Formats: sequence, C-alpha cells, structure tokens
Amino acid sequence: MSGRRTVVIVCLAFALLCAARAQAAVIIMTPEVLHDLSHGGQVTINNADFVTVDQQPTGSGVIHSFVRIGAANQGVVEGYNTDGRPLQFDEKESATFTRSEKLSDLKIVTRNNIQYYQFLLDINQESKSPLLTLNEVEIYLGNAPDLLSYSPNRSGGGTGFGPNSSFVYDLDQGTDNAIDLNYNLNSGSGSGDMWAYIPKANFDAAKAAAPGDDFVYLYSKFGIPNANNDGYEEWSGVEGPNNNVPEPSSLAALLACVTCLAALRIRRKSHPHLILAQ
Ligand SMILES: [Ca+2]
Ligand SMILES: [Ca+2]
Ligand SMILES: [Ca+2]
Repeated sequence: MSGRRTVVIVCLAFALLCAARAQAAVIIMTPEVLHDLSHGGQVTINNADFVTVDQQPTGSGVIHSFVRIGAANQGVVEGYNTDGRPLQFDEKESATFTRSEKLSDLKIVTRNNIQYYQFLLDINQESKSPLLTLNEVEIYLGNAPDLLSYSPNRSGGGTGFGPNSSFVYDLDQGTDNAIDLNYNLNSGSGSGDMWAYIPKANFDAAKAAAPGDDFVYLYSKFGIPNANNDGYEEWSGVEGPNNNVPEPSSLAALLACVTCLAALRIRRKSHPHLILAQ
C-alpha cells in the first residue's frame, strides 16, 4: 500500500470516527426544555395547562390524593398510583395515599371553553432549598386497579403497562419538557402548588381505543436539575359529578321539563287552537 493511500484511509477513518462521536454527543446532550414556574404563572404543554396555585382552591369538587412519591436523601424520585403491591419506585406504601383512581370519579371541568380533568400537585421541599424540577408526567388508562411493572419514559420507548393500558398524555411528547416549581410560593401545610389540566379529549381517545380501561394512572418524575429534598410530593384528582352522570340539579331540571311538556300536551288536547295560535 502506498504512503499516500494509507494517509487517505487514515484520514477517512478519522473523519468517520469524528462524525460518529459528534452524533452520539448530539443525542446525549439534547437538553430538556425547562419551563420556569418558580415565580408563578402558567404554561401550556401538549394542550395541557400547568398553572401555579397562587390561592386556595375555589369552586366545587373534592380534592382526593392518589399518590405520594418520596424518598429521604434521594435527589431523583419517581412513581405512580396503583392498588398493586409491592410498589415499584419511590411511592409511599399507605393504601390511603397511594391507590387507584377511577376515571368516572373525576370531575369534568371547563376552562376557556375546553373540557379537562384536573389534578393538583403538592410538593414539599425545604424552605431554604425550595426549587424542584418536574421532569416527567405520563398518564394512561389501565384495565385494572392494581397494575404494576410500569415501563416509563414513553418518548424513549416506554410502553406504560403495555396491552393493559391505553395512552392519554405525555409531557415529553415531541419535545423533552420539564417544569421548575417553587415550594415557597405555597408553603403552607398541605397546600397545593400546581394545577394540571389534562384535556378530556385525550381521555376520550384512550377510552375509544380501549373501552374497558377505567383506571387513571399518573406517573411522574422529579429532581433534575433541582433535586428532591424534605417531604413527599403528592398528586390528587379533582373528583365530583361529571358529564357522564347527570348531576342531581340537572336531573331535577330534566324532570321539571318532562312534567312541563306533559302538561302542554294535555293542554294542547283540550285547547288545540290556543297552542296553534302561539
Ligand atoms: Ca406544597
Ligand atoms: Ca422531560
Ligand atoms: Ca420533596
């Protein structure tokens, strides 16, 4: 082999190596897009609204917690709600606070003329180190209340509970997103820090794909770069009458309407000309 050919081959190999390294670097170094709610405010990500709680909750509905996630001295924590045991990640064991949540128990709320299901995140951090990054939120509907063996990171190939679940929402769909939160904005005991409004249309699509999937599973992960400290993080659902079941007041109105129509029909029979003239 001539000296010149050897130089060309070596240069080519070096160029290929550099290209491979550069591509690997791009994949590894793609940063999360950090949405800063540490000073309050709100952000919309993949049609879901994340809104800082800057006052005590108002309106109707019951706020019912369904998962507590925490681990002492662990910067990154993750978990999801289920009745299944043993728990997979950093969830708290109590069946009262880490449990299944039925879709039919959640209240449908309307915000800016769009229907949502509403969730509340309550974080607990040290006052002197109050920031916490929410890195992942993934929601699925599952076909049983006690599913386990969750496959996280859907944007990286995670499958939820596989065929036992249908996909609803991913914070990282399309872009790897994260949200910075500040415990000190609402540091009162048990006070919530952020509302998450997830479009009802997402749930409807999941139900259409798998009508038997009735249980809401919410997986979340915290801690990069602003790490977990102090107490647990807790998600709740806003429960209450939803559009699938008429509210008592609606039922009463419906009954009144039926009674009224029946009365009109009787009146029309006895005074046909009177009704026709109207
Ligand atoms: Ca809090
Ligand atoms: Ca993310
Ligand atoms: Ca914490």
